[in-house]
Amino acid sequence: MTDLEQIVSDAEAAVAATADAAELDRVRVQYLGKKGELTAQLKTLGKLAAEDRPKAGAEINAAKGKVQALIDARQQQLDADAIEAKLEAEAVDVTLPGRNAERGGLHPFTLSMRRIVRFFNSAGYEVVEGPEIEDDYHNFEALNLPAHHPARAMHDTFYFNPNLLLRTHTSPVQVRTMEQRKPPFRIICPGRVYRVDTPDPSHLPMFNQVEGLLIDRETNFAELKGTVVDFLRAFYENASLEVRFRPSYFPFTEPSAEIDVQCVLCLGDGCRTCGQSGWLEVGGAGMVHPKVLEYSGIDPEEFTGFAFGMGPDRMALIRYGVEDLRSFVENDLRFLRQFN
Ligand code: 2NM
Repeated sequence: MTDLEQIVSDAEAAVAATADAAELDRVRVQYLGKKGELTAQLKTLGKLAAEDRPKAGAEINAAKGKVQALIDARQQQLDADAIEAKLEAEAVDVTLPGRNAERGGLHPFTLSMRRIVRFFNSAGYEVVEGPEIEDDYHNFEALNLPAHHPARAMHDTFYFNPNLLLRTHTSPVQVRTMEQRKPPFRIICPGRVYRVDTPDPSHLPMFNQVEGLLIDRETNFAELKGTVVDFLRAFYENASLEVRFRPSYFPFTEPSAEIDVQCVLCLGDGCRTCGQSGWLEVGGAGMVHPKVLEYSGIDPEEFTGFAFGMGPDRMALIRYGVEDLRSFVENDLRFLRQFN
């Protein structure tokens, strides 16, 4: 019997020393296999007296059970260790920060447009938007541009059919507002407009515009000029920027003027960007034509208005000293990134 206890305790040590399933199987064969040490014990039973055999047999079987239990427990431990090792080896650290995800930014045209809108918001102007696909009436007729008017030729229009077109300016938004609201009001209309043009350094077939309109019982050209000059000096962050109003003609305003700023590149000396003139055109303005008020149901005897229109794309080009408008729409990130 000391023999059996010795075998079980040897087996326990051997089981504990195993490092993997293959070693554990070798230990199993060594003790419980056909030629194993405990199996050999059973074969000695025949040599015992008949009355001693049942007890000795039961003891050997108990020893086999103990060793089998030790092996099962070790197998479980080895399986658990293997899973643990696999989990550790394949672990993903979800707390690691991601690789630098590059953030996009707003397009310089959008930045320029928002800059304009922000100024006029602070001066009490409300933003109004409208459709880019317009009808002939709101884009032309109501702005004192009847069919066959020569000024229509200045607006090289994209037509869907004789009545439906891509707006050539944001003025139709102002027409729609005059139709719907009772003055006084002041509004600013930013948005995309379209003209048939082959792209060149200063023209794109799709561009942005911001137009403003103020209607009140009493307003005048001096207020218009003050508003525009204050705005341009804020936009270009130059309190002494020279601004020039040049007499001009628009069918929807009378009198009308084109607005120039001192060339920000050469400061008036003359350079390629300003065509040696020292001035850059940034927009137009005027007192709303009485017929335009009348068309939209506003009595020109009771109300007066001023309006102005500006090109945020061109103003961005001037502000950043870029030579060619097309650079803004080529989508070269090396160029666009510089504005964020
Ligand atoms: C300009 C220049 C001058 C203008 C006029 C109107 C309206 F609808 F009130 F008649 N909106 N915008 C206007 C006047 C636009 O852009 C160069």
